[in-house]
Amino acid sequence: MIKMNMKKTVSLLLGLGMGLSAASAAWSAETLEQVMKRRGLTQKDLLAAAKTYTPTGGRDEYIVISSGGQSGQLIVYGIPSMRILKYIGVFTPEPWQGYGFDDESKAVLAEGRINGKDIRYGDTHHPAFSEENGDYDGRYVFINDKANPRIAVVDLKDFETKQIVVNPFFKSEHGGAFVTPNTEYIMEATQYAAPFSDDFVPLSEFNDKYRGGLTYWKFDKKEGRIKKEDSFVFELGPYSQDLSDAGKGPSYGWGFTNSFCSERYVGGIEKGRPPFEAGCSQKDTDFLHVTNWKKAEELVKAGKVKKAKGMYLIPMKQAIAEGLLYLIPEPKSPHGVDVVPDGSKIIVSGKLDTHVSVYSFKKIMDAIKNKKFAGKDPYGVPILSMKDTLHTQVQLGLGPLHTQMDAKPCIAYTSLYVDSQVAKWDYCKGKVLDKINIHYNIGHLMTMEGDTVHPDGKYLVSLNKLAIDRFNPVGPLHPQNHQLIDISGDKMQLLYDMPIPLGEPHYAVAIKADKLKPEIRYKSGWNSRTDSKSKWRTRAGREKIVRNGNHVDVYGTLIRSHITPEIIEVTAGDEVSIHLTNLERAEDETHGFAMYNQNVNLSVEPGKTVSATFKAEKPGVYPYYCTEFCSALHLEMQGYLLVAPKGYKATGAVAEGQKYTKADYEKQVKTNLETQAVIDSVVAFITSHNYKDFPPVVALVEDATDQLGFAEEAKKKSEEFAAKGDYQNATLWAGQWWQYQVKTADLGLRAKTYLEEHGAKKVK
Ligand code: K7E
Ligand code: CUA
Repeated sequence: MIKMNMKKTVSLLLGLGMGLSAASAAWSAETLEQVMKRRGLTQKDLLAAAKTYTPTGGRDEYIVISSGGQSGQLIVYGIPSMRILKYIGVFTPEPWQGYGFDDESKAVLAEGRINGKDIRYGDTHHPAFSEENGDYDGRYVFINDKANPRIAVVDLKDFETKQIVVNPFFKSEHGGAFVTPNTEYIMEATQYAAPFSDDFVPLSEFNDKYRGGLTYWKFDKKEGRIKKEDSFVFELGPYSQDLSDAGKGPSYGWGFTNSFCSERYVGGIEKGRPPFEAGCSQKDTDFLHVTNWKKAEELVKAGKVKKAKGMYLIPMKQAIAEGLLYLIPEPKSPHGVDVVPDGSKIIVSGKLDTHVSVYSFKKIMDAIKNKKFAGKDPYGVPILSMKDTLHTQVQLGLGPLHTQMDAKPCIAYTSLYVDSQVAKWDYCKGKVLDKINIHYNIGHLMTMEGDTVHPDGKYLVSLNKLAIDRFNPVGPLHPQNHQLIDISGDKMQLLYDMPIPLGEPHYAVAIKADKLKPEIRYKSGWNSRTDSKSKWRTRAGREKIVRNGNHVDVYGTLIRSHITPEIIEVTAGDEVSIHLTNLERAEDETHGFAMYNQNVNLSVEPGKTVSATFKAEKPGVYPYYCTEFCSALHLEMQGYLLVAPKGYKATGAVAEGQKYTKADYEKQVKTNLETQAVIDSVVAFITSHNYKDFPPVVALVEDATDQLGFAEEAKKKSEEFAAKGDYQNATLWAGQWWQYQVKTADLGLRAKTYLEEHGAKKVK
C-alpha cells in the first residue's frame, strides 16, 4: 500500500508537483493583554466576546429566522455567534438559489400574483415557526407580506419556499403570521381598512363599505400546505387592525388582535384636512379584538358559514350573533399584543401610553359569560370594559411596543421605542426589574423560543430601527442593528451588534438548533417546490433532446465536471425547456447553470431537478456554464446553445484543436495508473474503518463509487480507440478517465478527512 500525506496526494491529483510552499509567517507573539491594549478592549468586552465567539467548525445553539423587510426574503442566522447563514427567497426572486428563475420556483412566485400582476417585492414582517402543543416543532416557518396581503410557507427540511397564498379580501395586512398552538391556523389581520370587493368605493362610504378583517388560514401539517378552501375570514370594523397572537392553555381556541385608529379617521392633508396621524390618535383607547376561532371552526364545519372568493367569510353580524367577536378598550395607539406562556394573560402595549396593560383571560371570559358589556361599537360588536378585564397596568417608559417572555415565570421584556430601552419586568406582580439602553429605537425584541409555552430565556435580540453611528458608514442608507443581549442573569448585558443589510427586519424568531433536521440532499430527480419526483428527472446516460413541434425539451444532468448535453442545437423561434438533474449525492455539491442573455440562472443542489423554459428568439451563440466552483475543472463545466437561423442545416461537425499521438496516450495512461494507486490507498483506509457509521461518508462513498464507474467506462472507450490506432480519441478518453479518477479521489479524500476528524475506528 502506498503511504502518502494529504498534500502530496492532492498535488499529484491536480498535477501540481510538490511546489506548495511551507507556511511562511510565524504566529505573532502578541499576548492577550497586548491585543486588548492595541484594540482598546476592556475585560467586559472580553467576557462578551467569549460568550459569542464561535471557533471554526463550531455551531450555534439557536437558529434565528428574521424577516427581511422590503427585500421580501427571510434571513437565517445563529445565536450566539450572530453569523448569517442564509437568505431565503420568499416573495422576491433570489438568484443564488435560482428562486424565480427555474420553472418550479416561478410557479411558487406565480401563486403570489395579485389581479394578474406579478408582485416584484414583499414587505415581510413577522415570521412564525410551526408549533405542536405550543412548542416549536422545527418543521415550517411562515411569513407575511404587509404590502400585498400574502402568507408564505417555508419548509425547514430544505429552507425553501413552498407556497404563497394571497388574501382575496384584504388590501393590506400586518397581524400575521401568528400560529395557533398546534398550527391548526395561521392568523393574518388587516392593517389599513379597504373594501373587501375589488371595485372603486369612494371614501365617503368608508364607515359602511371599508372593512378590516382577520383570516385564520387552515394549515395541513402533514402536507405542509395552507388549505385556502378550509380557511375562514372574520369581517371586522374599519379600524386599523394590528398585531395578533393566539391563545394557549386556558385561552386556547381564542385569538387576540390589536387595532389603532378606531376613530375611523380619514385624512386628506392636500385638501386641508388634518392628517391621518392627528385624527388617528385622538381617542385614549382603541380596541383589542377577541375572536373565538374554535367556535368559528365548528360553525364552518357545520356548514353554517357561507363561502366567498374560495374561502369562508364570517360577516360581523354572524360573528356577533354567535358570540365569536368581542372588543376591549386598550390604550393608546397600541402595537404589540402578546399572550404569556401559560395563556392566562394578554399583554398589550400602547405606543402613546407609558404603560403596558395586562389583561386577564379569566376576567375576559367572566365578563362574556355574565354578558357584562360596557356598550357596543357602531357595528354592534359588544365591548367589555377595561376595568372588568385588566389584571394590572405597569408604567414602563416611553413608546412600549412589543413583549417577549423569559424562561423564568412572570418575567417579560418589553421594547421601549422612544426611550431606546428594553425593560425587564414582572407581569404577575406588576414590577419593573431592570432596564438596558440599546442603539437606537428598538422595534421588536425576541427571546429564545420566546413565543412558545416553554421559553428558553438566555438571550434576547433587540431589533433596532436605526443603526446611526454603530458601524462603518456605507452611505445614507444604513443597515439595521440586531443587538444580542445576555438575559441569563438579573442584569441584562449587551454582547454584540450585528448589522443587517437587507431591508427592515421587523421581527425574528429563534429555535433551538437541534430541533432542525434539514436534509443534505434531495431524493434523486426531485422537484423541491412540489415535494415530489420531477417528471423531468434524468438519470446518468439517459440524457436526451426531444423535439415536439417548436418545443424542445432537453433532459440533462450535472455532475463534476460536466454538463450533459454540452451542445444544444435549436432553431430561432423554438421554445426551449432545459431540465437539469444534479446527479451528485455528496453534501454541498451544488452545481449552478447560467446562460448568456436568456435570464437562465439555476441552482441545482444534489438530487434536485429544475427546469428553465425560454424562447430562443434570436439566432446566435449562447454559452452556458456552471456557476458554483464545484471542482478543479469547474471552469470547464460549460457548453453552447446554438440558435440557428430558420432553414439552416446542422451538420454536427466540430473543428478539431490539438492533435495527439501514441506517446501522448501512453503518458496519460501512466498518470492514470499512478492515480489509481492513490485511489486504492484511500479506499483501503476508508474500508478499514467503520465508515458506515457516518452517513455523510456513506454519501461520499456512494458518489465516489459512481465516479469510479464512469472512470471504468471512459477507460474502456480509450482502450477501444487505442486498439484501432485512433490515438486522438484514445488520448481524449484517457483524459476523461483521469478526470473521473480525480473526482473519485477528491470524494475519497473528503471521506478520509471526515473519518479522521470524527474519530472513526479501525475495524480490521
Ligand atoms: Cu415593525 Cu411587528 Cu411590523 Cu412592530 S412591526 S416594530
Ligand atoms: Cu459544477 Cu462548477
